[in-house]
Amino acid sequence: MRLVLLGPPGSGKGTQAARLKETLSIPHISTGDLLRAEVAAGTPLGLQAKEVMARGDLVSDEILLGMLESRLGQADVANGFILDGYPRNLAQAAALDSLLAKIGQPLDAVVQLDVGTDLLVERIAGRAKAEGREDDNPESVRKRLQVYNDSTAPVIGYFADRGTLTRVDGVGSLEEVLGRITTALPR
Ligand code: B4P
Repeated sequence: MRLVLLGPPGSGKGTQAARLKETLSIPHISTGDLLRAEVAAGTPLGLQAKEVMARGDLVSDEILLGMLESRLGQADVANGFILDGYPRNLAQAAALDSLLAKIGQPLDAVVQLDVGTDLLVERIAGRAKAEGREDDNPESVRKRLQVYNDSTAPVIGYFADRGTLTRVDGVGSLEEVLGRITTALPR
């Protein structure tokens, strides 16, 4: 199963991907986590990404593609993967298609998690209290939602046109949403 999880910040992509990884026995690839690991390690890439992420903007397409190409070149993706946080704009969607065609691993499904803005803001505020992530402050969250609407939302149409998109209601308990995603996946 080669799966992309799409959705606005706070829609549950990372949360559900971590669970699906267990039920599907395939790796969870989060571009946000890959970037945060670079920041934590203080690499040149991490130093470049840190400021951009803290203000809620997108890190450059070039950096993301290099990181993703290297991650998808690892042996553990042979039986599939759950991609969370990528693509985030139309250029990334086209780059992903080309990369997957090159390695002979076309996508099986793209799941869009639908959640209204008020609930997104509420969930991220909850995480801000629990985890203190640098980009979970109100100003960055506003920016991330704007970036999502301007740059990421058009990606939904891109995958809908290709017939790979399924929309799932992301409102409910973690188990309810997980059940909906699992039911929506191709057999
Ligand atoms: P991400 O790490 O992808 O952050 P995110 O959009 O907030 O989603 P995340 O997956 O972490 O949160 P979730 O909804 O699961 O990106 C961070 C930054 O990295 C970006 O702003 C950007 O700068 C950079 N970046 C990443 N990918 C990039 C790319 N491709 N191109 C350029 N830049 C990129 O969870 C949020 C909260 O909701 C959690 O606390 C969770 O517990 C809660 N929650 C989830 N589901 C719930 C439910 N059903 N009920 C109650 N709470 C729930």
